[in-house]
Amino acid sequence: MKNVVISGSGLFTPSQSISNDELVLSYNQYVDTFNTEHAAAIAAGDVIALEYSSSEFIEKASGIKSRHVLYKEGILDPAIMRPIFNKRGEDQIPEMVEMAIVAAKQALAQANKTVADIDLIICAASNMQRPYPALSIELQQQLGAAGYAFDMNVACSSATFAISNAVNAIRGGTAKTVLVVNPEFASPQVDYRSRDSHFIFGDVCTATIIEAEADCRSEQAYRILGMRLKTEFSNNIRCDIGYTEHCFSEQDPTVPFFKQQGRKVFKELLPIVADVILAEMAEQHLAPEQLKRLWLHQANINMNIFAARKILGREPLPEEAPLVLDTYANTASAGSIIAFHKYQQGLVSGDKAILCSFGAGYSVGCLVLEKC
Ligand code: CO8
Repeated sequence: MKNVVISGSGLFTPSQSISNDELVLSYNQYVDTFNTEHAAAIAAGDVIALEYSSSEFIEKASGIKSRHVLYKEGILDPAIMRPIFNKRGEDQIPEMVEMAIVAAKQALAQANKTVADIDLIICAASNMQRPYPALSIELQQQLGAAGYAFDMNVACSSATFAISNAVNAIRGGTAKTVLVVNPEFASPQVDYRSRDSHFIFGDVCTATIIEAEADCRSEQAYRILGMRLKTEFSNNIRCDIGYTEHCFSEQDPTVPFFKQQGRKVFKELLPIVADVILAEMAEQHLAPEQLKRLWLHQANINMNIFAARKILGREPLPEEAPLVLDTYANTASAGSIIAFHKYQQGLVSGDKAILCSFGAGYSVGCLVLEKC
């Protein structure tokens, strides 16, 4: 079987960011207004008073201190509480493609490749700004790449599932050099009026180049030794909006917000994650002490520490399982790739590592990597 490598990665980070304190100040102003406006109904027991959010809770429960967003304006205005931006027309590039162009160029440069080498582009993310034409095909046109492109969505596991598709395409002979992009434009899907979830997500885009080791000209390549994917249906992380929504809009005014049962996700998903990673380590005859790095999905600091403990059989050192969610928050499929992109220091040829995503579906995507 052909050896396949990740030969480059790239990262687009929006320039604007929002701290927990800024977010909580705006949310708490909204709470005051809501409770004042509904004071009589609250007193009569017809409406439940809203409770304040708190920066301390957010940081302790999730590890998140701030998040990057494409459009800060509007999010912090208690009368608006959503990003304000113009709908782009047919002659304008959508945000997700715009972010992907930047990340893709970085990944190409690191892989020592040009656009002419790319013959497959996969745009893999939790949301697509439109169903079709595929965003990946527009990215293909913008970059000037040949070959073919497609979009795919496995929520938070989109990046690892896409990398596994890329590996299969290379091994199957339908592509030679694959660009995977993960533009996560999450902020429009966040309900900034929900105390339970207003702090969770940020916007970002990552990119990776996947190719046969024989074609690799990169100084920073990682051989993909093993891949293990797993899905198990759950309603505990859900977005209900779809293209049929307008048919029901009068009966069921659903909004396209992310919603979850965070505690249930924590309890149900972690055992699946541990099983998948440990099974792939067994398949690769890999002992915990051989693992030099864990680039894990970035949803919750406590989840990451728990997963790392299960894998290593001891407390992880901070540098062994690097966290980016303090400044990026949860960036869905991009999280583990941001950690991979930013934290490769100290790894030498032959070192083994795990790249693992997990989230809605449920879905888990685990790659065992070896530094070339
Ligand atoms: N401020 C203050 N207090 C709060 C707040 C707040 N903002 N929110 C809740 N509380 C209170 C609660 O009311 C509760 O109070 P009480 O004990 O009196 O009832 C208390 O804090 C504890 O609440 P929780 O039990 O909900 O708190 P947790 O410790 O469970 O933390 C988390 C909540 C952080 C959400 C945690 O459950 C978590 O991170 N779980 C894992 C979730 C996860 O990994 N989800 C994956 C989602 S990502 C994904 O799959 C991608 C989807 C697609 C992306 C879409 C892009 C938008």
